Amino acid sequence: MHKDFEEDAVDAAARVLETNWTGRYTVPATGLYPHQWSWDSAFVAIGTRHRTPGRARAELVTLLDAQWPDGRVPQIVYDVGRDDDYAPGAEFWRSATSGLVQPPVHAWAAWLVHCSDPAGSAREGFLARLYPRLARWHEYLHGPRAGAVGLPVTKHPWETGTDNSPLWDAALERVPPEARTAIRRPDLRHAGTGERPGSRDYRRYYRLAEAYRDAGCADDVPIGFAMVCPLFASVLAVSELALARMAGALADAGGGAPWGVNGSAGTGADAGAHETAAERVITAMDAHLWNDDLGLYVALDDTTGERVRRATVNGLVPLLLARSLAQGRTARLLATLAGPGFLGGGPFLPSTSREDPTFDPALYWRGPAWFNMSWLLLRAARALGRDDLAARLGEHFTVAAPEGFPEYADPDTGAGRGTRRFSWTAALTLDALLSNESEVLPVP
Ligand code: 9WN
Repeated sequence: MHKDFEEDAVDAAARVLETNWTGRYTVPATGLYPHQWSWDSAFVAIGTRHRTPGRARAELVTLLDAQWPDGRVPQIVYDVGRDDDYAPGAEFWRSATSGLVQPPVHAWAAWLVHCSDPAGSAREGFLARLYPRLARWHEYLHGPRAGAVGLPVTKHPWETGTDNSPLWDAALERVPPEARTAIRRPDLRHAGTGERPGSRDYRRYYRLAEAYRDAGCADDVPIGFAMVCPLFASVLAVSELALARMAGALADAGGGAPWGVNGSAGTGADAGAHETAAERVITAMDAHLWNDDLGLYVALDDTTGERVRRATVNGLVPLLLARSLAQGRTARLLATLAGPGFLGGGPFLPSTSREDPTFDPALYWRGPAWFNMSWLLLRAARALGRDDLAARLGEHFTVAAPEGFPEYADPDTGAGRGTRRFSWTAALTLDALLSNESEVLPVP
C-alpha cells in the first residue's frame, strides 16, 4: 500500500473514532447506533490502542461496568433518553442495558490493549481490574448458556452479531412473526431497506426479545431459539487463551491474585483452567460443527440437534485456532476460503458464500463484506505465516477510507453499504495498517 495513502487513511480513521467517542465509550455510528454496543467496543479498543491506549482501556472498563450480576456482558448499554433514535431501547428492556449478549471478543481485545501499552496498563491496574470480570463473563457462557454439546447457545439472532445470516433462517422460521410491542424502525432513516432486515424478520426479533425479557432473561426457559455458532465459539476459545495470558501476567506481576476461576487461587493454576476451557470449546466445535461437504464449520440448532447446511464466513473464523483444530481441517478451511464461494469468486470476503442460494451482495450479513470478518481472517492468515493471504484480505481495508468507513461493502465492487463513519471499520483499518503482530495472541 502506498505510504501517503496509508497515512491519510490512518488520520481519517482516527478522526472517525474521535467523532464517535462520547467521553466514556465510542458509539458504533452517531446516527444508526447511538449507544454502546458490546462487541463493537471490543473491536474499537483494538484499533484505538495504537493512538490512544488510555481511551482503549476506558472503552472496555465502561462496558464491563455494565456487567450483570450473573456475569453477562450486555449487547447494548443505553444512553437512556435516546430511545427515539434506536429501537428496541431501554424502555423495551425496562433496564439501562439490553438483556442479550454478543460474541465474547472482549478478553482478546483486553489482552491486545494491554500488550500495546504494558506500562500504562500496569499503572492503571487494567488487567487486575478486568480479569475477574472477564472470567465471570466466560463462566456465564460456559454455565447457564451451555447447550446440549457444551458450547454456548445464542438465544437471539442479535446475539450472534451476524443478525440476518442465513444460518438462523430455519430456526427463525419457527418463531411466529407476531409481536405485542409496536415496532419502530429508526434504523431505516440511516440505511436502505434493501440493506436491512425486513419487517417480517423484525416481528420475529421482537417476539423473541419479548419472550426472553418476560422470562426475566432466565436461560433455563426455552424461548424458541437456541443456536450454536462457530464464530461465537471460536472467539470464546481465543478469549479463553487471552485470559490464560492475563492470569499468567498477573501471577508474574504480583505472585497471584485473591480471585480465581471457580474459586481457585489466582496463580498459574488459573492459566491452566482457561487453557482447558479453550481446548474443551475447540474439541466440541470439531466434533459437532464441522461440515465435510462444505469444507467449513456450520451452526447447530440446539433445539433440534440439526446442523445448518449453509456456508458463511462464520464457519471460516475457526482458522484463528488453526494450530489446535482436528487433523486436516486447517487445509480444508484454507481451500474453502480460496474457493469460488469466498475469495476465489471476487475481490472481497463475503459474509455468505457466493455459492449459497441466499447470497445477496447488498443485504447486511447475507453477502456484503464486513471489515471485522476480513480482520479476523487477516489475523489468522498472519499467524499462519500466510503473507499472500494476509495481503489479499488486507486489500479490503484500502476501500475503507475512500468509501467513508462504511459499515460493510459490496463484495465485488467494494462500494460502501449501510451507514458511514462506522467505528469498527475505522478501528480495524487502524489495526490492519499499524499492527505488526504476527500472532493471534502476542506477547507484550
Ligand atoms: C443489533 C452495532 C451492531 C453490531 C451488529 C450488527 C448490527 C444491530 C442492528 O449493529 O446489529 O445489535 O440494529 O442491526 O449486526 O453486529 O454489533 O454496530
